[in-house]
This record gives sequence, structure tokens and C-alpha cells, in this order.
Amino acid sequence: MKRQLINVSNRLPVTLNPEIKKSSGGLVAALEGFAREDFALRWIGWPGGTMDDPHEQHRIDRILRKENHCIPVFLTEQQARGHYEGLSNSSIWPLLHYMPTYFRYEPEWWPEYVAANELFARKVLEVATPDDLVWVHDYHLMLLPMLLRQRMPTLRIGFFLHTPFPSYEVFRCHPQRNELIEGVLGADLVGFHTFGYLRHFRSAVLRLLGIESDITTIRHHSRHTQLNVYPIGINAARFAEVLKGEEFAAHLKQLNETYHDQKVILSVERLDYTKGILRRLEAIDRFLSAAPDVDRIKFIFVSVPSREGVEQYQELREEISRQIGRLNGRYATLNNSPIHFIHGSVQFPQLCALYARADVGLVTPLIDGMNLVAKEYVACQGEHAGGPAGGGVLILSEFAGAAEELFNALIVNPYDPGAVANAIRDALAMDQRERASRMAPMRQRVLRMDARTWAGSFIGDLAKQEPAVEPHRQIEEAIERVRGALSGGGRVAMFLDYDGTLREIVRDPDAATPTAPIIELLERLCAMPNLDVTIISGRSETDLQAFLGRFPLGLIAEHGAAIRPSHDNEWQRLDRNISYAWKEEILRLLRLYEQSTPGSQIENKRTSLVWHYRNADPEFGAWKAGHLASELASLLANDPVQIRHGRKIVEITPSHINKGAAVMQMIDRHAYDLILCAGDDQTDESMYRLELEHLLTIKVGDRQTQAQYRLPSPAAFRAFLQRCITP
Ligand code: GDG
Repeated sequence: MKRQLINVSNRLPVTLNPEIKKSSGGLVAALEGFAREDFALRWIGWPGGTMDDPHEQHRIDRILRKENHCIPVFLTEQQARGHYEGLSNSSIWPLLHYMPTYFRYEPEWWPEYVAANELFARKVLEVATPDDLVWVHDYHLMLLPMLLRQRMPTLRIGFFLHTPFPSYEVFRCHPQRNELIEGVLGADLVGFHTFGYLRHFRSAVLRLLGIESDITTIRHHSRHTQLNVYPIGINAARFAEVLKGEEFAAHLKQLNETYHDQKVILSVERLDYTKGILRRLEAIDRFLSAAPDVDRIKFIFVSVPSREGVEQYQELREEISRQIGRLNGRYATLNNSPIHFIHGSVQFPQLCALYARADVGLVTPLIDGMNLVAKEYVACQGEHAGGPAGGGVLILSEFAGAAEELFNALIVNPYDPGAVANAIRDALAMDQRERASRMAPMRQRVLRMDARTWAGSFIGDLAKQEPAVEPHRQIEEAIERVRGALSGGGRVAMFLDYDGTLREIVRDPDAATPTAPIIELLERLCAMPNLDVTIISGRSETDLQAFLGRFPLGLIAEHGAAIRPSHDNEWQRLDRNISYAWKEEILRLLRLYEQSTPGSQIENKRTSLVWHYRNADPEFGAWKAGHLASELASLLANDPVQIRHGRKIVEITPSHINKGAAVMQMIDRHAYDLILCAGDDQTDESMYRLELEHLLTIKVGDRQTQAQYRLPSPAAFRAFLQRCITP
């Protein structure tokens, strides 16, 4: 049986009104084009509207599955309102498009968004098998990748964002910004139209979740998410076919007759505030006020009604009608009113004829993920089409993703009405040679890099992803090793780091006192007769004593400079012969860094100095830390100290003190049948390198390690310990 390619988008590629009609969007054509050979294609999505009658739902479901490979997700009216009109289109959409002033938020929308994503997840899991590919589309379904990952970890999950991804400063306005980003990170592959959007997404992941990444890879939760750029293209085959057809020719002939002595300037879009329609009208006003012969000019606006349930769209529509009325009133003559406004959609062959006839394609969104209209206009130019000889002129906003590819257009800033007006003037005056030389390379690109190429490269990359390994299987082996040693009557030693290993890291280190589950776990561990537990930390004796002093545990402070072998012992210092003369000068240097890096602070421990930058800006902090580490390295080249650049810290300690050496001090190496060492950062690696026969080492977190096993989080590590001591 073929693997399935399950394509999930908010809307199914069919309409029900009431008969079922397949939509002819680029995505459908692109996927159907090549999926048939390699994959069994399925579609999951909302059929639109609401349908509460379960019999009717069942009937539609059966037909859609059988005849269209579509699985409908039925939303109740409340779900559709909260998920679609509410959270998706009134909260997330404006933020993704840098328009916080349009941002609306009602707390009851979020549960509906979660519930809708859950519903989609359930539908996917009904049909998916672990080897399938799932391709999730767009901002309506940002939680879906993670929901699927949790329930079927080996699925190859792709996510494509059709909109821009904004600067973190804008995205952070959303109350559930972290949940949304975490949801997307469930995917193996995340695609964007441009590198700019990818860059902003990485920055949000760093600033919101504290996860660092390289240009195309984010490592997290013991897996990785790949990022890449896939600019979407048009359904080129459909255009080629229609441009050859009679219907198109008839429409074009009619347009040529109607506008035989006029220049046509065309704009096509969903009626949306992102498309810059009002700003465009300002530019048209300027252009017309200076135009020598208004009778010879016709602006055609095709504005497809969109999201009419959302209040701001109704207001926008009214304002656009008002402004067009005003301009037509001002510039109309006996023979002509300059703007023809179609508030509705036109049939595809007629749309192609409009594209082909237009002397100018005027595409001026304030921001747009890609903008297919610009590419479609380009595809319909050329002698063969019967439009302007040599092709028309595309005027394109620099804020559309498409501007990166269509750089031979007249690129304009849509916020500058004077510049747009001048571009219209220049476009109309442009000679045939220049028009053709600008249009030809764009046409070539648009026809070659079409929707099929786009989908093919995304799916190709997704199929190449290694299936996420189930970390469980490996860790089971570690659990068996500990259980085996404990139940066989042997002795087991555990050396457990505290912050980031047993306890989640928190912003304020003083607040990281043991939580109730940690206390309960430590009590259980201490009650085991053949188990010796030691907490081994970089923290000071005072901290460890305050947090954990009352437990019958061994404690090792400051990476091994001080040891309290067990509950009733005194602290012993292992650094009596070590000189700390270097501290004074280094402290002065660290103070300079503290001053110039807001959020950073110095910790002056008895045996070491630490510069913490956890609360600093993550990029600035990391950059300063790099500088500090190299400055220290040259300053301290001849001193017996080591410089550790650990997790959000730079620490200077005497060379002879490290956790590995401390473990060796504490144990009689022959007395134990198993020695478990666990930690989360670089300072713990010295334990993993010990040459001990019965050593079991665990790394908590994603970074590089020499440990034998890995767990994703302190919570997972605590669960692991619980299982080790539960027979
Ligand atoms: C989102 C992103 C991104 C328009 N009027 C008629 C009609 N259309 C078709 C066009 C074009 C489509 O609608 C509009 O696509 P865009 O890409 O321009 O814009 P959005 O709808 O905002 O789409 C966008 C896109 O997703 C894909 O990733 O490019 O940035 O916002 O195909 O032809 N079609 C017909 N009659 C009309 O009157 N038949």
C-alpha cells in the first residue's frame, strides 16, 4: 500500500452549495499533480458553514471520503466563530501582518481554537499510520503539529505558513504566543515564503522559548525542526490551458472593444486591510489630479468579499466604497468614471482576460506573505495573449513576498502615495522595449517555479526527514539497568545535578527551592536501603544547605570544592591549597560586563566567579559572553584556573576542581554495582568521562554530550527516577 500524504488546511478544497464542487486552487493542482504517483493523497479540513444534523454530516462525510479523498471536520457555529473569525482572523492574522491596531482578543476564543485544533488532530489520527506524511497549512492550525507529534511521534509532519511571520516585538502581543510557537515546533519541517519570515520565527523561538538555533535547524526536546524557504507559485498549467481556450478569447475580445481607447490598470484581491486598498486610492487620487486625459484611464478593482463576519472587514468595505464614490465623483466626465469597482469574484477565464488586457497590474499590499495575483498577472502577459504588445507593466509593493522574485517590476512603497502615483504615470509611458525586457524574465520564472515545483520541493524535503526516534525505547534500557542493580541486592550511587536536572531552571536562582514533587521524590530515594544519593551542583554550600540540608543526602557544592558526605557530616573543603589571588582582578572585569549588559549579574562564590546572563537579551548576552570568555582566556592564560562558558553563564574556577574529581573523592569505586551520574550542562560532562566500570550517565536537555542516555526535561528525569525505584 502507498504511503499517505495527508494535507490539512482550515478549508477543504471543495465547496458544498449544496452540490459538492472541487476547488481549483493552486494547492490542489500541485498536490494532485505529483502525489498520485508516490502517495495516496488525502485532504482534511472544514467544509465551511455549519451543519448540525448528524445524518447530514454522515452523508456528506461518506461522499467526500469516497469521491474526493476528503475528510471533513465539522465545526459548530460557536467553534467556527471562536476559532475562525475570532482567534485566527481577528487575533493571529493582524499580528502576522504587523497590524496590532486591528488585533482583537476575547478570552473565550482561545479554548475554541484549541478545541478546533484537537478536532483536526483526531481526524488526522483516524486515518494516519506512523509512516505517513502530514502537511499542515497556515495559522489556523498552529497547535496541530505538536498535537500530532505527541500522539504519533514517527509521523513526518510539515507546516507551511502562508502569511508573513513578523518581528517578535509584534508577535509577542498575543497572549498565547508561547503555545502557538511550541505547537508549530511539533513539525519536522517548517516552511516560509521568504527568508525574512524564517528569520523572525527563529528569533521568536529564541526570545519566547529560550531555544537557540542555527539558520535552518532548531534542536529541542531531543529532536529537531528543520526550517526552509519555499516561495509558493501559481497553477501554471491551468493558466496555460485557459489562455488557449475560447472562453478566454471571447472575454478578451470584449474587453478590447470596451476599453479600445483606454489604458486599463487592474487590481485584484480579497477585500482585506493588508492589501492596501485605501492607500492605493490616495495614490490614484494624486495620479488623476495630474493626469492629462482622465477619459483615457480606467482603473478596475476586483475585490473579492472576504471574512464578512469580522467587523473590521465590514467597516473597510464601507470605507472603500465611500472613497471610490468620492474619487469617481471628483474625476468623472461625461464619458468616463475612472474607477470600476467589482465587489465580487469573477470567473477564472474572465479573470485571465482581465489580466491579459490590463496595461498595468497594480499590486500594492501593505504587507503580503507572497501575493499570487502579481504572479498571475505576469503569467498572462505576452503577445500570444492578445493584450498590450510586449506585455504590460507590473507595479508591485516592496512588502509583498513576491517582490523578492519579481524584482523586474516597478517596485513601490505602498505607504508613499506620491511614489505610487509616479509609478502609474511611468508605467503608462513605458515603451514597448522596456516593458518586454522587464516582463520576459519574470514570466519565465513564474511559469517555471509554479505551485507544482513549490509543493514538490516541500514534500521532497519532508519525505527526507529522519523519523523522530522514540527516546523511550533507549531509556527503558537505562531503567532496567538501575532496577536490576537495586533488586539484585547490589549498591547503587547516584550523583544528581540540581538546577536544570532535578529542578526546572527559573529566572531567579534564589526561587529554585525544591518543589513538592521533588521533595517527595528525594524522600523516596533516601528511603531506599541500598541507594546512596548525592546532589552535585555548582551552587554554594549555603544554597545547598538551605535547599536540601535536611535530607539524608550527600551534597557537593561549587562543582566539588566542598563536600558534605552525608546528613550528619560537616562540610569538608577540598581546596585548602588553592590560591584565589586571581579573583580580585577578574571581579573588576566582570563588573564592567555587568554594567554594559542589562540583565546580567555577578555571583561571587567562595571558590569561583560567575557572570550570569540568563536575564539579559539572549542575543546580546551570548555575544557579550563570547567576548568575555576570550578576554578571560588571554588574561588568565598563566593561572591555574578554567573558564567555563556554560548555560547562560561564564564561570571561572580553579583547574583542579570539577564534578568528576569530586565524584571520585566520594566513592569507593569498588563498593558500587552501579554509579549513575546525571546533569544538564557542560560542567557535568567531567562526570560522564570518568573511567568507571559500572557508570550510567544521563544528559537532561538537547545539547551535545558524552552521556550515554538523554532525557528531554527535568520532569522527564524525575519520572525516570520514579520508575527506577518502583519495582
Ligand atoms: C494567502 C496569503 C499568499 C482573486 N480574485 C478572484 C480570484 N482570486 C484568486 C487569485 C489568487 C488568489 O485568489 C489570491 O491569492 P493571494 O496570494 O493574492 O492572496 P491571499 O488570498 O491573501 O492568500 C498570500 C497566499 O496565501 C498563498 O500562499 O500568496 O500572501 O495572504 O489566486 O487568482 N479568482 C477568481 N476570481 C476572482 O475574482 N477566479
